[in-house]
Amino acid sequence: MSASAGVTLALSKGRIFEESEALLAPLGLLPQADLDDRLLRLPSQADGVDLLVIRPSDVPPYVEHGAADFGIVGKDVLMEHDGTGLFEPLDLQIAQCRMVVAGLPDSGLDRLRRRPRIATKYPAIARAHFGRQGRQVEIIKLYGSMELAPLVGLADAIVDLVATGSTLRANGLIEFETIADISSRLVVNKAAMKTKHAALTHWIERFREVVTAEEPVA
Ligand code: PRT
Ligand code: MG
Repeated sequence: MSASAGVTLALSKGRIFEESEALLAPLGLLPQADLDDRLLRLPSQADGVDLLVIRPSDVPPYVEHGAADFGIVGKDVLMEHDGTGLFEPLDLQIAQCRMVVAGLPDSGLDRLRRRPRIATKYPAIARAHFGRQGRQVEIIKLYGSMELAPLVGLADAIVDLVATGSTLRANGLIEFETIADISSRLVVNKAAMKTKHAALTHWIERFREVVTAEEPVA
């Protein structure tokens, strides 16, 4: 494939897409037409860049297997996926939040039963975190609304994302510990980095310029 080959960028739909728009707009990488739920593959405003708008958790497999050359996805999804098949050249500093352990105030981690039940959408991250602490846990995989689990006795604690903290507060939960700071990252297919080197390095550097320009002055 030539250096000027077209490239495909996989975007995480939902919250990350909304925050990506501020980076995509100055690069001319917004979709040509308004996002339509039925259109999953669409040209961007830039020549030679097509967009895929897919579920966040689908971005790593699409990019790893070369269906997209690069993508935008949360660090939480990358950590859960084991992103070893991907380059991660740039922190886009959008969709910022934290991965935390949380639960009811009277059930601090030290007071939990010997093998506490942890509800989470992120079993690999939770297992690795408690493994590092030498703590035995039982993981209950959920697909959403983790905050409900401690309230109904399904779990002793949760591993979930927190941004403002208002969802935890609304449910009477508190944070026990932070596992990681999370933001969205640019990820790149390793083979495409060679076969489409010129185009991909061009776009990575353009993204880097926009992120740097958007950085708040300390
Ligand atoms: O559809 P699918 O299940 O594949 O994805 P999704 O529904 O999880 O996608 P979406 O659009 O919610 O985006 C999720 C991505 O956004 C995550 O992978 C993170 O990288 C990023 N992100 C940033 C967040 C948050 N901030 C966040 N606050 N994802 C989820 N939340 C949740 C949080 O867990 C809480 O339940 O939002 C709720 C509100 O948070 P507070 O603390 O502000 O109340
Ligand atoms: Mg969703």
